[in-house]
This record gives sequence, structure tokens and C-alpha cells, in this order.
Amino acid sequence: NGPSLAVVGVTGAVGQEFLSVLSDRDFPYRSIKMLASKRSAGKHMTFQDRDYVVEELKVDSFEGVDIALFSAGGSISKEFGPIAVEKGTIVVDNSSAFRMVEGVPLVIPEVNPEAMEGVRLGTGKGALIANPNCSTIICLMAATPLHRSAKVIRMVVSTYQAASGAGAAAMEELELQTREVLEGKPPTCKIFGQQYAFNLFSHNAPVLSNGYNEEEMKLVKETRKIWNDSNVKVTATCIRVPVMRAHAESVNLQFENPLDEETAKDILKNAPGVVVIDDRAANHFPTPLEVSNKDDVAVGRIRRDVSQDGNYGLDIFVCGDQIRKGAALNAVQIAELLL
Ligand code: 11C
Repeated sequence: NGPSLAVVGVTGAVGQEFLSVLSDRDFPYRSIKMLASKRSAGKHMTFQDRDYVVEELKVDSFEGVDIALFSAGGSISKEFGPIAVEKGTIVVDNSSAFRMVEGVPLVIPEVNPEAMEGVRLGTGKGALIANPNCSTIICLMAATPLHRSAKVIRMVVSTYQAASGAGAAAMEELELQTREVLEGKPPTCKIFGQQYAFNLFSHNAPVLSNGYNEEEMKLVKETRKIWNDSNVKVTATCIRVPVMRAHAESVNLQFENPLDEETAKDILKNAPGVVVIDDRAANHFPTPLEVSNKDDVAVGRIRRDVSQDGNYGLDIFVCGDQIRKGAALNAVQIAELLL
């Protein structure tokens, strides 16, 4: 019982994680289609003790599909998302293709589930729902409960982003390069065009005419849409670090109303999907390794911003698994809201 599902891009890092999350959360479904490019079509895979053959994504793939989870890149989403919607499928899309399109809900279930009102299963009417960028999800999981309490007027984000954000091939290259460098060999630089192991660099997204890269501008624009607040001031610097699968972010918040450290800690301790790791005595704060393969976003280094008067500013440090809460888990939670 349950809806009929399709996973588009099933052989990718996020596609595979969709399956783990569906399984972990006992997501009910009556059928599931494994869809990918022609290159992967015909591959056999096992999911929940059943054998599946990966099918090539085609225009007729969505016949009878209630919910499709897409993670096959923006151009596939742009081409096949509307085709699926036309067939009556509700598409939860992990790419950036539709995020900023007016009328397309951009959803973090713990933050703005109300944006999905009007999208219903079983009506025969298809729809697009966009999964935000991973950096935005991880940042807003921690910033939103504080925003609800004291209203954020300005947010400054610096990211330390993992290889997984650039896909399975980047994760493989990080591992390969690490070995090569340790063995004194020249590193293979196919994905980023430069040494990644034992290094860090500005995020690989295209740099725009204003000097920001696309990843940074996603944080700016998506925050405004998700918070439904076109006035909130956001700036970001996004950096790729040699970490495998969890992003870290330093977030500075300026509030309209005062919010002290202790109240902020209590708010975060009670926030769904958030865990506080903030042990000053032991110098123990969130790390990418501690949140890898975990659902919750961890927050720590919760402290008053001494550059601001009174309790109008806070600094926090956030870590979240990029493939899970930054992508697959968030998308499956969106699908759960439809059940
Ligand atoms: C990264 N956030 O970590 C990116 C990858 O808009 O979904 C995902 C880009 C996106 O590199």
C-alpha cells in the first residue's frame, strides 16, 4: 500500500541515499521505479530484498507514478520534471531548476511546511516541489528557530563544504588524490581542476558578475523565499574543503529583538531535527564526521557576537550531512508530508 514512487537518478550518490532513507523511515509504497540515464539502464540492484532493473528515463516513465524523487541534475529536471507533472506526478526535485520559480514551493519540512498547502496526493494533479540547496537547508535548520524568536535582519554565512556536494565522482577523487599525494604522486585533478586533498578552495560553482558564486547567491535568494521575507539581508562565502560528506557553516546572525545565549541554546535544544553540541570545557563542538550519516543537524559555538551591542547578535557553527538532510532526507520528508 501507499503511493507509487519513482527515483530519478537512482545510481547517483543522492539517488542511492533516497533509497536508504525510504527504507530507514519505512516509507510506504506500492511500487517503485528505478530510473537513470541510458548508460545505467539494465543494471540490476536490490532494494528491500527485491531485485530491480534500472530503467532508462523516458517521456513515458511517469505513467501511473504518484511521487517522483529527482536528483539527476538541473537539465534532466528541466526536461523531465514538467513531463512528469503533466502525467499527474508530484515531483520532489533536488536540483536548482525550479527553486526560484514563483509558485513552486521551496520546502524544508521543519521550517516552512505551509508552503506545500494545496499540493495533494490522489487528486491526479501533478506538481513541482523544490528541495533547497544543501547549504541553505543546513543553515536554516539552525537559524530558523532563532529567527522565529528574535527575527533575523542580517545573516553572514561562511561555508566549509564537503566533496559529496559535487557528487560521487568528487568523493572518489578526494580519496584517490589523498592516496596519490601521500605516495608522492601528482594528484588526478579531473573534477575541480586543482588539488583538493590537503587543500581548500572557493566553491566550484560559476562566479557571477557581482563577484559572488552561484552557491553563495543560492543562500541569499533561497533564504528569502523560504522565510518569505524579501528584506532579510544575507551574505555568504562558500568554500570547498577536503571533507567527504558533511557541510559545516559558520553563521553570524543579527536580530531585530534581543536574544541571549542561554535562551538561544534552549530554543535550539528544542528545535526538531537539531542537536546541540556545545561543550566549551571540553572544546567539543559539531564536526562533519560526527554528523555524517546522521539525520540531525548539529549546532554549537553558540555565543554572543561581541561586535554588536547588547544581545542583538549571535555566532553559531552548524554541521549537517550533505547527502542526507542536505538532500535525500529533506526530499523524503517532503514526500511524507504528502502522505
Ligand atoms: C555543493 N550545494 O555542496 C552544492 C551542490 O543547487 O543543489 C548542490 C547544488 C544545488 O556543492
